[in-house]
Amino acid sequence: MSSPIEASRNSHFPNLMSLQSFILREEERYPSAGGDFTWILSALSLAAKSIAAKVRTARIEDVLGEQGGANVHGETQQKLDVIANDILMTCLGNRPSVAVVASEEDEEPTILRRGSQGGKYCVIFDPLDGSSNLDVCVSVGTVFSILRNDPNIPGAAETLQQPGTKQLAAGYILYGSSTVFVLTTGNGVHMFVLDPAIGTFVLVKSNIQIPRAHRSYSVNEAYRHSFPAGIQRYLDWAHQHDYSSRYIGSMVSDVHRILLQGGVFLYPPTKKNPTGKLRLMYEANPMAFIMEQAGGRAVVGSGPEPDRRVLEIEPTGIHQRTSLVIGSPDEVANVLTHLKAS
Ligand code: P6P
Repeated sequence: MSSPIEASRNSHFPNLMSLQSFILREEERYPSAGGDFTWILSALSLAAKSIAAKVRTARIEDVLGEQGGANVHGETQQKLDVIANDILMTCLGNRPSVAVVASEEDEEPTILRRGSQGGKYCVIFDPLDGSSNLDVCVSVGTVFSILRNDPNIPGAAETLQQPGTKQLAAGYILYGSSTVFVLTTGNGVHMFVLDPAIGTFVLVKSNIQIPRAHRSYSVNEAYRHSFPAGIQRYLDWAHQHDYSSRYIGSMVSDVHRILLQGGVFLYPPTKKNPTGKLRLMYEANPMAFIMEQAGGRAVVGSGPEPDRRVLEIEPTGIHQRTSLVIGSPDEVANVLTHLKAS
């Protein structure tokens, strides 16, 4: 008699492994986890379904466009940024195991529970990355990172300021032609798609491995003139070696394509963003964790140590930015070769 798991694999409906049952099966690997972790991921799944519904009817519900304020970075907030942020805060706030949450949209973290009240985990997220694309129906995403809470650290921000290597889990939800949930808990990268007929994220791909190489790069070449010389050298080399260029301007979309097809995404230092534009804690680190788990690389791609792993950066602020070169190992190596050339 085969086990239930084997039966589910051999059935005529292999895609009936839900995100929930997948997480519960994963949790069996950590008897001490006690279900708290599962509850957080189920909160993120619920929030994702709700945000997906809002994104898909935004034009009808007239919630596109600007909120009328700016976020902590002085960037214009979209109405859906605020809506997605509220949905995530509500879903996570109902989970007793969450101590601190932090968002791109809020300058300070929110302390839900500390110390004796429980709160084993912290969650930091970008509720709707690339939201400026919503008005023209381009895909956007939610990015999240789960860290352990240390009740002995007094400040919420200080608790969060852990290097990416300390992440317990990371993932993103891509609101594209379908709604895709990509997750790693440090045991490979797994992809789920929302089946609207049953309102469930179902497993479609386990243990994703990025192709080692693929002649495609993703960068905003409008800033070429202010890129470091090594990046300009790389682009000239790529142009001479039949590379294609794909840039959506929504990092989750660009990196997701690269995770599945291979290639390299670059956001180098520019005159406008001299330390890079992407945020370390809730954009670069989660994506770097996923990419490394899939056999890829994620490096800073600038400064005295361009091959430094993003995951090893010691944060000094929850909203700090970093430059980023992420993707297939051979393609990241190509970029680094040109950065190191004298
Ligand atoms: P640029 C979206 O605002 C974002 O943070 C990422 O999703 C995206 O990769 C990047 O900015 C695009 O920036 O300067 O090319 O418009």
